[in-house]
Amino acid sequence: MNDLVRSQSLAQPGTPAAGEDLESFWMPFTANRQFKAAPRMLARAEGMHYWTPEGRRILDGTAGLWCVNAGHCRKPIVEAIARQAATMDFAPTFQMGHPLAFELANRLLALLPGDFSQVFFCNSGSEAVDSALKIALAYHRMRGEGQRTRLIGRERGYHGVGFGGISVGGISGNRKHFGGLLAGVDHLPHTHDLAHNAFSRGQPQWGAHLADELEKILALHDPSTVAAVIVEPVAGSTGVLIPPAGYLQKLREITAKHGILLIFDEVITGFGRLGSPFATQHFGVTPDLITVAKGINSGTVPMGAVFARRGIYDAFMQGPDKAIELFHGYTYSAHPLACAAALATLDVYRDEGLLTRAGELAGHWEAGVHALRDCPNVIDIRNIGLIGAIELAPRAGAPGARAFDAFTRAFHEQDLLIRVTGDIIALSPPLIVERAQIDEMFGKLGKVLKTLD
Ligand code: PXG
Ligand code: PLP
Repeated sequence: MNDLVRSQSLAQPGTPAAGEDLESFWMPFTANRQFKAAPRMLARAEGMHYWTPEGRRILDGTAGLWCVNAGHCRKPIVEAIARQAATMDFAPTFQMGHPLAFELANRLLALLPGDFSQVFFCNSGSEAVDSALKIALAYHRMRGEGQRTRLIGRERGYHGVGFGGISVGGISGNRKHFGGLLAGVDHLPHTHDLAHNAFSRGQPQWGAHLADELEKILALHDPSTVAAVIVEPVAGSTGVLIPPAGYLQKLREITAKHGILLIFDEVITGFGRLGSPFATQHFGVTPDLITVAKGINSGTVPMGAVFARRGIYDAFMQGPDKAIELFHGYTYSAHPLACAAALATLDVYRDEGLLTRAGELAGHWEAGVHALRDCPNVIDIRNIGLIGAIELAPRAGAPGARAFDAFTRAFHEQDLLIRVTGDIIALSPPLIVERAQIDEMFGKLGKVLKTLD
C-alpha cells in the first residue's frame, strides 16, 4: 500500500458512525442491522495481522475467511498483481488465450496426483462447485449415460451459494428461503457425533460406517441414475467436521463400483491447510473432480478452479474438433490479475514450504487447542492440520449467542479475529503462523472463554 492510500485510510475517523454511512452495502451472511449499529472494521493487513481504522493490531486466527494462506499483503504477490494490472488488465478466454492461464494450469497440476490433467477456471468456490456439478452431468451425457442426473451431497455440507451448491449443500438456513432448488438431489448423513467422538485429536476412530449409507441411497434411486457425490473432505463452514478414519476411502470404493463421480470440494482444505498440498494427498483418496478457490492465490484476487482427471476431459473431446465441447464459462475465467496473483502465490508456497508447514505445526497446534478443554461451556474440541474447532454448549433458548459473544469479545478485547458458526468457534490461521503466535492465539481465546457467561 502506498503512503497516500495508507494515510487516507488511517485518517478515517476510528469507527464510522452507525446509520446512513453504512446503509448502502447489503452485507453478505451478516446481521446487517446489528453490524451497522456496532461495526467491526478492518483497514489494513500485513503478515499475520489486520489493523483496524483506529490502528489496533488484530491477530488473524482465520486467514481472513480461510483464504489468506500465505499471510497478508505478501510483497511478491502484491507486486505481481500490480505488474499485471499495468501490463494487461483483462483478456478474454472465450476463443482467445493468454499465457498466464496455461502456465498456471500446468503449475497447479504439478501439485496434484498424476491422473489430474485439466484445470477449469472460475472466480469463487461457489462457481467452482456449480462448474464441477455441470461437468459431472455433461460427462455422463457425453458417454451415453444421460440418465445419470442425480447428485448426492451431505447434511451440513457447504458448497457455496449457487443454486447447485445450496442444493447439494446441507445447511438448512442456506436452503430454506430459496424455493425448490435442483431436483433429484439426495444427502448422506453427516458424521458429527459427540457421543462417540468428543475431544478427538485428528481423525475420529468412530463413524466410517456412515459412508455405507451411500449404498442405501443408491439402492433407493438405483445407482445408474446417479451422476456424482460431492463432499468436503473436512467440512469447514459448518463447524469443522473431520472425516472418521476410513470414511472417505469407503465413499471412493462405493462410487467407483457404481461408475459415479466423486467430487472433493477442497475450497478450504486445498493449498496446504492440512499439511499436504490437497486433502486428496493427505487422506490418500483420489476423487474424480476437485474444486478449489480461496488459497489458490491466497485470497488476493477472486479465483476458483475445478481439477479434472484425464478420462473426464477425454470424454468431452470426442465430437468434431470445431465444436465447442463444454457450454460453460465465465467472463472472468482465468482473469489475468488472478492468474498473476496465483503464480506468485505458488512461488511463495514453494519457497517457504507452506504447503507442508501445517503438518510441521500440527502437533503444537493440537496441544494448544486441546489445552482449552477445561474452559467453561466447552463440549468438544477437534483439530486437523492447521484447523481447530471449539464447540460450546448453547445458551438455553439462544443458540449461537454464546459463540457470537466470544467472537465480538475476541475482536474488541483481545485483538483476535476468530470465526464462529452456531456455537462452534473455528480457527484456521495463515500458514506462516509462528509457534509463539499459536500460543498467543489460544492464550487470548482462553481469556475470552474464561470470562464468557
Ligand atoms: N465450498 C466450500 C467447501 C467452501 O468452504 C465454498 C465452496 C464457496 O466459496 P465462495 O468463494 O463462493 O465463498 C466455500 C466457502 C466460514 C466460511 O466462515 C466459509 C466459506 C465462505 C465464507 C465463510 O466458514 N467457504
Ligand atoms: N448477465 C449478463 C447480461 C451478461 O452479459 C453476462 C456475461 O456476459 C453475465 C450475466 C454473466 O457474467 P459472468 O460471465 O461475469 O459470470
